[in-house]
Amino acid sequence: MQRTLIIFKPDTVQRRLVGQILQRFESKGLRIAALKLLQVDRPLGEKHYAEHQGKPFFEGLIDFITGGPVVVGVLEGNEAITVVRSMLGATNGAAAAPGTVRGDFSISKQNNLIHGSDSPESALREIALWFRPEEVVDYTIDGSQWVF
Ligand code: RTP
Ligand code: MG
Repeated sequence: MQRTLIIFKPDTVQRRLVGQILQRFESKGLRIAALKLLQVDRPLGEKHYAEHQGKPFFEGLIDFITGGPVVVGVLEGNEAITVVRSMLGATNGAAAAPGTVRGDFSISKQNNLIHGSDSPESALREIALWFRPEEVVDYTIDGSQWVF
């Protein structure tokens, strides 16, 4: 069982695509361990994308991620990090393969809808940055009574 951080970026919220894309992750078999809607401020955006500080697109990227509300969540499941990254497709929506989230819904390099952690180290760092420990649920109780 592995956890990964996902962000429905402001373009996803503004385009009302949150439910449709979340459904893809749930249908795949990933489960939601945390989820919330919030307005990102610049310090949080800069911390999240710290690895890109100094790059030509950095200021525009922070303008973008702080430009409207986001939905941020933790998904968990077998190999969740690589599963989510492969479902997202290439960074540039114009180049992303059809069938992927970016390939199906984005034609932009920046406005590419969803973030997913790129490694176990990134996932740990990002989950701690966006969520307090008590906001991430432990599925310790067998939930089958809700289904059967
Ligand atoms: P993310 O971190 O958001 O999951 O995306 P990623 O790993 O596929 O791509 P990354 O290289 O980490 O870039 C972070 C985000 O910055 C924006 N970007 N804009 N204008 C540009 O050249 C450019 N390059 C990247 C995208 O929003 C990208 O997702
Ligand atoms: Mg990245």
